[in-house]
Parts: sequence; structure tokens; C-alpha cells
Amino acid sequence: VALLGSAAMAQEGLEGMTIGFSQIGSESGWRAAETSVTRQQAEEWGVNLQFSDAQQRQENQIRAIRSFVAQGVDAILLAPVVATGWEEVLSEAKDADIPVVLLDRGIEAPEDLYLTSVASDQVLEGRVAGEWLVETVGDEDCRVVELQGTVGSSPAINRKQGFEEAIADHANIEIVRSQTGDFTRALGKQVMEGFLRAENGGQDICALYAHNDDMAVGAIQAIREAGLNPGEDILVVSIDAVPDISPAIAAGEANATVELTPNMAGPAFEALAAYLNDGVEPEKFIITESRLYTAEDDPEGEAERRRDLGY
Ligand code: GYE
Repeated sequence: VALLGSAAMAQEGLEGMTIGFSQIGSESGWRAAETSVTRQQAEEWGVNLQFSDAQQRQENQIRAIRSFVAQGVDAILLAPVVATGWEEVLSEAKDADIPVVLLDRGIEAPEDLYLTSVASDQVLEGRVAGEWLVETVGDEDCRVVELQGTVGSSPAINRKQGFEEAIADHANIEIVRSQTGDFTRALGKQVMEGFLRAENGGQDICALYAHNDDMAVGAIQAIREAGLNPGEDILVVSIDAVPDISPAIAAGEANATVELTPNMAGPAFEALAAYLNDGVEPEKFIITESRLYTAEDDPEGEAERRRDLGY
């Protein structure tokens, strides 16, 4: 993984190339960080980055890809908002000989429609979050509410699955309510308010599992407003490890998160440089690390480290 920030060095092999980036939008702090890290990476590699913000809509992404193809870009980065519906437009890119690299989310399509996919193992992320809860509650009964990510997105599907796998053999832990918060803080708060009302003012909830930190941050606010102590009365576990979750972890209002690097573009550019210059086929799936992250990890120090990563 390329170094970022002040220690950054110029990278070779893509100078002067034009690369289109169809980004989902800016629903979360993690996504905003990915956008800024991708821009930094493009600068280090000397890439002319054509950025297109889809505002969460697949049709905008399809339109952007078609326009990149018409423009004759050298490569395309695609962070696909949902998992299905990409065959046609990716076939058009393939027919035009333009390699596509998927960033941070997977798709359900034949693997020859993209060069490689740079993403975390999202089932594993869910499992890590679930295993943390299993260890933390032990034999106690635990009613869990779940805030899901964007409907139809690979992280929402896979993070749900991984968590369910982790708690499957533990009859004392049960997901009692599960709804999408679309990966946003505002919906995380609003949906959590509904969960609290429906669960005896929150008295019946033991833990919140949120598919990202932003929704957890919104939900923490809702828990506080309901007169309960987030992190104590209701355990909070989420995914991303964005800097904004660190003060909550330090304050004991959030308990655990699973770190996800915002630097997906670095490995993507490395793969593209090797492929475009030397015809080297990268591995189909480039998997980034998933690390559990709790108050024991010096959240303030870690937040600083992540800021250096480009947040
Ligand atoms: O965890 C969430 C974002 O696609 C893995 O999307 C990514 C997810 C990330 O909005 O915060």
C-alpha cells in the first residue's frame, strides 16, 4: 500500500493518463475520506482524474461510465452503489478495451467485466463485529437492533450476513429489529428513534449493530436524547473507524468498530500501472485489512494516525 501524506513519493507508470472515477456520493465520513484520498493518490501518480459524483443513484453512475467510455479514458474506477445491474454498461467498457477497477463494494456480475476489485472482506467485518458482541455479553440475554447500510449494496448484504454467522450459535443473542439507515448519520438517528420507541423507550435493547460509524454516531445521539447512556445501557458496535467515532469510543459512548482503510485508490493505481504498462493481470480481489478497534487501542492516538492516512 502506497504511503500518503508528507511521506508520499511520486509513483510511476500512470503519468498523463486520464482515469474516470464514478463515486457513489458523500453519504458518510468514510466515503468523503475515500474521495479525498483518491484525489491525493491521483496527484501522486500524475493521473488526470475525472471525478463524477452520482449522488447515490446507479443511473447517474451508468451515465458517467458511458461518458467516460465515449471520452476514451485510459481506465475507470467504479464504487458501485448497489450490487446488481452492471452487466450492460460494463460490457460497453470492455468492448472499448477500457479496464474497470471496482472500489470498496462488490457486484454480482461475471468477473471478466472488471480488471480487479479493491475492497475489504465485508462478511468478515460483520463477523468481527458479531464476535466482539458474543465475547462481550457472554451468557447474558441480548436483544440487538441493527442499522443496515444502503439497500442492495454489497456492504449491507455482507455485513448483515457476517454478523448473523457470528451470533448463530448463541441463542441468547437475537436481532430483534433491523432496518436501513442508508449509511447516513441523519437516518441512523431517525431509525434509532423508532427502535427506541418500539423497545420500551430503549430499556429492552441490549446492543446496537450499525453497518457504519456514521449511523452509529446518529444513533448515539438518539440514545442520549432518550435519556439512556450509549455504550453502557446500550452497547454500540459499528464499522469503518472514521475519526468521528474515536471521541465516542474514548468517552465510552461507542464500544467497538472495525477499521476500513479509505485508501482503495493506491492499490487500484498500482494494479492499473502494472496492467497498462506490462500487461500484468492483477488478482481478481485485492482485500484490505479488517481490524477490530476498541477503547483499549488508544483511540485518540489512532485517530491521529488515521488523519495522517488522508482523512
Ligand atoms: O463502510 C460506508 C460507506 O462501501 C465499504 O460505504 C463502503 C461503505 C462504508 O458509505 O461508510
